[in-house]
Amino acid sequence: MIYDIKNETMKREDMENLQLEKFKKILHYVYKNVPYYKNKYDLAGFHPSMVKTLNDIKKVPFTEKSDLRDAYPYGLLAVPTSQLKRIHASSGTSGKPTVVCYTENDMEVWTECCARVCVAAGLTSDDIVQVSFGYGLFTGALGMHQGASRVGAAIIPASSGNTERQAMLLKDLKATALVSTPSYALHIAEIARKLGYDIKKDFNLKLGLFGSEASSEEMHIEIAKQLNLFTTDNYGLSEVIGPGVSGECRKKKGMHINEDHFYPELINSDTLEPVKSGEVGELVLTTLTKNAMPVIRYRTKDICKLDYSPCECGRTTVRMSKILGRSDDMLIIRGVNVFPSQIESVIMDIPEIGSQYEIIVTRENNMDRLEVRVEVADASLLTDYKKLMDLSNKVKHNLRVVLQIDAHVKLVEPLSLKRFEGKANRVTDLRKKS
Ligand code: DLL
Repeated sequence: MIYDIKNETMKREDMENLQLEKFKKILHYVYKNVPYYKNKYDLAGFHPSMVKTLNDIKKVPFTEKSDLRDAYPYGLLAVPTSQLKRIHASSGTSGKPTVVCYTENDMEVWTECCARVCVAAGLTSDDIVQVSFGYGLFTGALGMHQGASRVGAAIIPASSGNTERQAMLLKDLKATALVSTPSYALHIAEIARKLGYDIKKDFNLKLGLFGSEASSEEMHIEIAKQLNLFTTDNYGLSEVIGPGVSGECRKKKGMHINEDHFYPELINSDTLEPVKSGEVGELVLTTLTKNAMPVIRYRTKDICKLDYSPCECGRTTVRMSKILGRSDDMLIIRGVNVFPSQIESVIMDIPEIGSQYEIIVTRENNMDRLEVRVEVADASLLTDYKKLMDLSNKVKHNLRVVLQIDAHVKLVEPLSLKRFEGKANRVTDLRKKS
């Protein structure tokens, strides 16, 4: 099923014409209504009238997270606060959160975009959806809640946390779909098993809509196996709208971007120039239709690829690959670029170890040291020295093949590493302090 046939199956040429018209309009709109943008553009010698073709977009100055921070809380608003209907915020790494605002029309666009993502994943009005994202300022829970509601599904607003109760609700209320971070889905499965549930018999889940953090294909396979459901990945970010930017269809060959609302570009993070077609780059997004707080050429820092070929599902919207990492997540270890997602892929592929891991980077004698901690699947292994060494060497070898560097592997007891109810944070880089 396709939620919005007209906009999701448009011919490329028609889509580009639509995007150009909307892009020009939003540029004039922010120039007129947001002094922050006007000042920035004036200083850069840029004027919206300089954009005549999609190719001219590269002349438009970028927007970054620091702009939102500098303009905290309402400096990027294009409308008076009396026109706002919702305010969300994402927690920043330092100090103040990033505030994002919605008018009534923005709420409608957001809901429609999340509904498209839900339908692409296979959600229908017959479904019962447990939303296990934290409700609150975070955009994930309310955004997906609204989208699934629009599709006509029944919503269980479970929020995150109290994992034993999550498992009980899944069983008792016979939820057919789960919305959460991928790491939390795995944790729910783990607790359910610990409580003695037989997931195949006791749960009725068919579909997982997972997003808000990076997850490898291998991790999805693991979740599908553990929760006995079909997994899908969906992507978004608060600054742009929240969830609803893109989502996988049942073909699982990339996440369809709602590109009549969000104009995507890929740039080289160093040169800031567009990458060549088919190459990996940093995703830059422009909101084409938002009224309260449009963002223009927003640098997401998320690294992916774009595929403009039409999908077997019938949609023609451009597909973004899974997020391969964030440009600011990339670890440089002994000069080699390492993305945590590469480590995750290796770990998920080895059945004798669990799916939880931690990455610790330190510096010893001026040398970077990478340690990967993983849980063994079966605790008895920890007392069998030979088997333990064999497994440790296997993990080390597989990591070396992918990363091209040696990692120290520490195998630990099942259930001993930290679990996350929201976005997982598995990397500790202690080099800055040492
Ligand atoms: O995480 C919005 C969202 C909620 C998307 C629920 C999907 C589902 P923020 O908290 O602002 O917003 O975090 C945005 O999370 O820049 C990515 O780095 C990361 N991210 C979001 N979805 C994915 C995904 C929400 N599917 C940041 N894969 C983004 C990888 C993702 N990373």
